[in-house]
Amino acid sequence: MIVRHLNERIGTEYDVNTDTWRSRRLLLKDDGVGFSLHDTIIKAGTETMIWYKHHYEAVYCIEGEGEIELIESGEKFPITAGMLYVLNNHEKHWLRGSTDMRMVCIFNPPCTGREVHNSEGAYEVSE
Ligand code: 9YT
Repeated sequence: MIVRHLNERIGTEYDVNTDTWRSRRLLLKDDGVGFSLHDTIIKAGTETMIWYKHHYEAVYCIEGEGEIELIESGEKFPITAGMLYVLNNHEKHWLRGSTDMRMVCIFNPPCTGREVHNSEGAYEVSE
């Protein structure tokens, strides 16, 4: 069994900070369970273009408010605590935080470590 606490990850190599989000990676590919799990803060007042072409992502909001806008259809969905969205069709989207939003993010295939978005908003495929 794997047992971890967020406090053990904060400020370490597993804590990836960008201009618009900060991702604390709790579980990664090396852990060998087929997905990764991140405790992520989307920063208040930011918007991020994201397109996970190589991954599925499930995102469960546990704090804060914002919205997701699907770029192809133009649909917008409000995000509040308790809302789940799953990018099961690799949807390209804008993610906006009105407040800081705390999200539990699960990736399949798993992230390997310190991925940040490339110019297309994607993570490169994990080896
Ligand atoms: C919700 C979302 O996609 N945020 C961007 C960061 C990413 N999910 C991560 O690596 O935690």
